[in-house]
Amino acid sequence: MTTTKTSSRLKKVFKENKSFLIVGHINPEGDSLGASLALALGLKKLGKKDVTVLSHSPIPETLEFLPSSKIIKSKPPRKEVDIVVLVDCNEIERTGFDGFNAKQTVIIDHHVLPLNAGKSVFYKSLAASLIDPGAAAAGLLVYKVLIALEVPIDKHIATNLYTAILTDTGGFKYSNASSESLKIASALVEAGAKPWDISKEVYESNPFKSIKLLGLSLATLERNNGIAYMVTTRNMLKKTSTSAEDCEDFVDYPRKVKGAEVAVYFREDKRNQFKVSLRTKDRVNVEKIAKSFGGGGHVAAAGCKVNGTLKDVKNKVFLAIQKAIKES
Ligand SMILES: [Mn+2]
Repeated sequence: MTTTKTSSRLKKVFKENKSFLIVGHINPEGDSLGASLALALGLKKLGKKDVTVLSHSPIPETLEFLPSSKIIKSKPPRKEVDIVVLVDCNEIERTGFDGFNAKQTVIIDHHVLPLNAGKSVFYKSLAASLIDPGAAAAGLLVYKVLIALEVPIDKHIATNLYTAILTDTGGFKYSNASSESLKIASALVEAGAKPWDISKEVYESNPFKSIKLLGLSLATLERNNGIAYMVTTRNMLKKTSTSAEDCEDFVDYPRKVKGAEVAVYFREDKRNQFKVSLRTKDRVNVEKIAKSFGGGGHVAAAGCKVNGTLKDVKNKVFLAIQKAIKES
């Protein structure tokens, strides 16, 4: 069912179909948007005229610089398309939409598949897929697809794909910054991506209010037996006129703490509901922890939603982490 190589079937699906709808996940970041836009630009170069990129959530301000970001729609087209492509996600629910009016589905993703995937009709009925949880970014997979389709990588495609790889490797810092990621990034720079211009947009252009929110949140930083954690409450969001998208990389701060095996970031979404982001530096599998709360992600970076008061949520999450630390 899954494959790490670009299959001839996948190539055929892209070559033989006419209309495409490309969808990433809710609250998109650089990988979801960069990979989706690059695929759209590549398909247009192949002569496909009917290509739509869709995002349920608005585009974060820091990613508006992505070439062709203006083409992204928030509502699906009414008419039926040949192919809907899920990029950087592998479940309809993650897109934020209920479903799509499409003849067939393709998945290009690097997240772990849900446990029931083997039995699910949805996965059995895919036209083709490229699913590789070992890939650093969905952008890397889109690069491989475009190369397999012999699409020339121009400056705009390169900028989108470089941003995808840059952001999902944490600025080429994480363990997924493999030789392959760096080689492909190098090819993208040769094709016209400008590293410092992109870094300035992604990392050096935070809205003032989001740094003020970080200040309030950092005041809650604590540690507890190998866990470092930080909290953002609805009250802090209100005080600084900010929203969830201003907290994008906040989990990086507890992770910076020396000796923190697991970093946790709690963001209050509603009364008695928290978005919990989990990061690990080494041996603990946080994807498993997130999954035990109905969430998901990667081994070193995952998230979930947990209901309860902050105290209850902390207790539940810390207990699961302590268990995972012991088992690791
Ligand atoms: Mn990704």
